[in-house]
Amino acid sequence: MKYKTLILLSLFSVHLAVIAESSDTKIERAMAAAPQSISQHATIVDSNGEMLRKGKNDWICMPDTMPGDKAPMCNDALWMKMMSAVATKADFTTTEIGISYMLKGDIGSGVSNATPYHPDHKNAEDYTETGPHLMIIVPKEMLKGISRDPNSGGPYVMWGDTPYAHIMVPIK
Ligand SMILES: [Cu+2]
Repeated sequence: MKYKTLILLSLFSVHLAVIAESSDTKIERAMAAAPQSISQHATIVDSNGEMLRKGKNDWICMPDTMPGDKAPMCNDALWMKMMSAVATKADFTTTEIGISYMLKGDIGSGVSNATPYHPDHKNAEDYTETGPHLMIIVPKEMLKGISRDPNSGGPYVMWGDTPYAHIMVPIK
């Protein structure tokens, strides 16, 4: 009887190992979002907020943008502030510039270009996914003159009519 329980338990843990990513895998993916000079000393935080590795600079790299989407990003403090405003639907304004690296892009895990809150963003008319890019938060008045069209072939404004507007800068 004991023996059977053991076999069941070990089958179960094999199964868990397959579905749960190791923190090494997550750290590696998170670090790939930015140049080594940034990510090697960055703090790595999982998408549920759990700290995976304490860093030595002011950057925070995450293995996912939204839990499980596998679109890693490395954010400065202003980007982290904006991300939590997005998550809590809080207001957000800035007089400063914020930078996020997404050198792995977000192909396969895009968003509606109009809003982070589209109820069915994968099927949104303006569903947008982008290869390697930078994301830049600027004071709102500085967005003037930048394309709102994700297919313009150059930098464009995402979430432009929300407090979370930022410039997407494709780099490949
Ligand atoms: Cu992005």
